[in-house]
Amino acid sequence: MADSTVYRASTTAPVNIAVIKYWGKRDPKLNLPTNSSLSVTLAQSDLRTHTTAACSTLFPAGQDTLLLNGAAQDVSGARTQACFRELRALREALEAQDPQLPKLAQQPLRIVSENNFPTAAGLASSAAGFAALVRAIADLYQLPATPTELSRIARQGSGSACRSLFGGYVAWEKGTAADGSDSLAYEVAPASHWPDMRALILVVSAAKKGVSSTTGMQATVATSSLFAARANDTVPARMRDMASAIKAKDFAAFADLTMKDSNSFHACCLDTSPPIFYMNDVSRAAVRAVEAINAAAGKTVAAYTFDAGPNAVVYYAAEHEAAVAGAFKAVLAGTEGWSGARGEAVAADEK
Ligand code: 2P0
Repeated sequence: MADSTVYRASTTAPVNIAVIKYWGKRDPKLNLPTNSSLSVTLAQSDLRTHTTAACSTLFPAGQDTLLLNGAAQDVSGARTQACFRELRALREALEAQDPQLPKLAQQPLRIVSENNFPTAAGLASSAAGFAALVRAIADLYQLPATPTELSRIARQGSGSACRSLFGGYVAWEKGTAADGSDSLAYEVAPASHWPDMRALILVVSAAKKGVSSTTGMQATVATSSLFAARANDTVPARMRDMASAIKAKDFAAFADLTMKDSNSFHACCLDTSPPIFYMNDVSRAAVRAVEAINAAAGKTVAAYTFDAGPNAVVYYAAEHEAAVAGAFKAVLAGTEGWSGARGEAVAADEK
């Protein structure tokens, strides 16, 4: 009898914010990076993509579909196709081992995704999107894959997506293999390891960034004279130091590395020909506000970081919430708003 079941699985994946930045690809097709990176997703973070994956022989043959926030998306791109192909191959291997399993690998896929954060606020995230897509299909196919194994697939959708398969403190090891088999994400510490950590987002601009990450990082690799030192020396040392700071819950060390690495990344952007400007005057005001907060406290209690756009993410310890939130009210003039600590908030970036 023909199988007319509609098989389904749902999952969520969080937005992640890098404190040691991914910038540069050694293989653009496989999204293999020139340096390792490390990100933070706070516990109870509420910026997520929710995705349901379904497959059925009832769906139109040969047509995989993806709906994001109610709008049909093109799934023919190489990145989405790579994810579908890899996941189907793993399911086919399972089906070959066990003939009793329903034949799902060849059925059309129907994917429905919703971001629970406003796309219009400039908080786009290919990271949460591809991580949720990969995990939902892996669950649908009942693959016995760990998050680290799935990170190899999510990376091919978007580099930073491999880090969104975990919460908490996550490293993406760049790996050395040409086929990307060792370019994987793993947990450095769970979010519960450092319950006092907080973050807020300063939404400086909701506008779409001028230079996409993929284009920008290729230009930096090709033209920046600062870039090689960052990739070969600066980041490897910082990855070790950051993991140590997180394990020791040493906020001052965490903050120092976070701010330095954001500045190093933006310095390489400025050193690109033609130069790439992601930070603007309001971003720089946020930097000065964090410097002032730390000077007033007499120690480092807050840290800024900026991705490929002008929005600031500020990390701080819960006990300093009043000082940090109060200081940022002064930066609000000229911005489109900010979102942040509702007890605990998570940051989102412009990917
Ligand atoms: C990061 N960014 O580590 C860095 C910091 C932006 C600045 O990962 O081409 O969207 O899909 O692999 O992952 C943005 O790059 O780029 C990014 P692709 P992605 O979070």
